[in-house]
Amino acid sequence: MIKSIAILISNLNKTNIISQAKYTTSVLPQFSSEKYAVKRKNFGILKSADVEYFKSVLSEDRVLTDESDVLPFNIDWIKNCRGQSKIVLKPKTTDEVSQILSYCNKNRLAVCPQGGNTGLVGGSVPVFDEIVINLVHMNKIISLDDISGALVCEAGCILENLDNYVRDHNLIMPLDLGAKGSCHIGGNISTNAGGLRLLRYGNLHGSVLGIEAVKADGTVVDCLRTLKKDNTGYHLKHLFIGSEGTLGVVTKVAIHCPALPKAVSLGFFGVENFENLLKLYKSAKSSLGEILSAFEMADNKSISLTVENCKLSNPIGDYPFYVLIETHGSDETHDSEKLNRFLSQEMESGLILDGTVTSEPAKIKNIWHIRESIAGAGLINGYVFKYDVSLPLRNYYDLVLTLRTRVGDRARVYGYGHVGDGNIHINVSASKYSKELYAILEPFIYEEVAKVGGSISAEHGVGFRKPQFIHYSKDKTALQLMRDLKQSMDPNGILNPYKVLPDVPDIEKD
Ligand code: FAD
Ligand code: 2HG
Ligand code: ZN
Repeated sequence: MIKSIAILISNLNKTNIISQAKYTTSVLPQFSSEKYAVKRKNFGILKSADVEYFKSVLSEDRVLTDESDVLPFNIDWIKNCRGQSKIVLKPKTTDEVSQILSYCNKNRLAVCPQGGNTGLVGGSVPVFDEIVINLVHMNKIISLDDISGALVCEAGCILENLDNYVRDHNLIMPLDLGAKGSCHIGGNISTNAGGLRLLRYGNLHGSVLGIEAVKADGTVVDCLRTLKKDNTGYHLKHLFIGSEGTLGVVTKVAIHCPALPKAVSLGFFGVENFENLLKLYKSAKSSLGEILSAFEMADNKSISLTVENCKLSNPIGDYPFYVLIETHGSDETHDSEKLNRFLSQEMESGLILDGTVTSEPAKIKNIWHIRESIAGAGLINGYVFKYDVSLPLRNYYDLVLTLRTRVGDRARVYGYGHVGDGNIHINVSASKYSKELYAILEPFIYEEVAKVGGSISAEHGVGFRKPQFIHYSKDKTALQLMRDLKQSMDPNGILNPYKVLPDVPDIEKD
């Protein structure tokens, strides 16, 4: 039976999932350097003369040195990593970023570029005393061409603010993610964020038209073009997309915004097993074709934990798996008919056990809210080990089952993600961080991913947490080219050290 969406989430509270996660525990995480036994590299140590210099470049209120003011910039969103920075700088212009970097480079002071600090791999916070360069004040929209869809803005603009702005011009941002209320477009680009609609709008290597970035020595690299086609030499903007602040600080961005869809419909369905879920994906692609904009899955444990911890209600009852299908099209009647027809057809075939379809914006928002809350829900119980992997679809869910057996009753293992991109998020939620559980999970998970040719980081990046595992997904020759690029663009290694690139093992040093 198709249940009415009217019963949906009467008690849905619009708690900001960002703050929800941040204040789940008052216990401060251990310093990353101690937790993961990292040795400080030979960088300069901040002196009062340096602080005076920064105050002369920025206004005093944009140089934070008070311990309690600096603390939130030292701790990541999942409260796993904690740095020991003594200073946060908040530039307002590219020129200020350039002056800061040029000074830091000359004085061998390491820096950590930071956007909304929603990253999930520890890349956005310092490890030791790196200077935090937070771009929150670089939040101006520079131009929008509503014919071509080219938006030009500063890197510190919050994704949701940009989306609201372009919607007034009948456009949308080409990416959407649960952290949209806090993450910056510069952070999105630096992590090559994927998100909920990559299936439809592609990744940022396709949408980003141009970038302005500042290199470690303060040189401003101007690739801020808004052209769709520009084959004049190397496509340098791609160096900054996904380089997680290790090659430069992104200061401005040009991005292509697709047309605002006239019709949006959403279905939330219960499914018996993963095999049926895959069949449903295949069927959705052929039945919904060009209007399919998202195909997301969550297992029973993901949804039950989320509705329980976030005090939401599940509109369709208890099922082993859930699928969220969204369409973006131009004809509301046609599109919702298509989705309803799909629902009836697949209920008849048995692939869907129960479900609901809606085109009402408020209801759509409520269902997405359940999906977007999964990331923060486990943190309410204490600690979550997060894994973001891509796998061949036939192996997509196997690792969750393997891990459940391996972990036993030590923790709760659940899987959800972007089926359309082969990207599953495996969360292992426990009451607290434990070295024993960590050793059970890593490197086992990465070994399993490598065995089937998957990626150990599908969309969140490598950050601080995964450099030592990058070899599971990157060939030696590719890694060497990455090192060569780093050496050429940041010879003193001041940009986001301890992130992305693993240290060269002693055995390979000559
Ligand atoms: P930060 O976390 O501040 O930084 C991330 C990395 O980028 C760091 O290495 C930092 O040094 C670097 N960086 C930031 N700004 C700059 C800059 N201007 N120049 C150079 N380097 C910079 N990610 C996805 O891909 N898909 C999702 O669906 C998704 N959903 C999420 C949902 C939730 C609830 C949360 C908390 C996170 C989610 N993420 C997701 C992860 C995260 O939000 C993204 O990685 C996001 O793009 C990070 O943006 P940020 O501004 O917060 O960057
Ligand atoms: C999502 O898709 C995010 O919700 C977060 O990428 C995933 O927290 C996670 O594991
Ligand atoms: Zn994701």
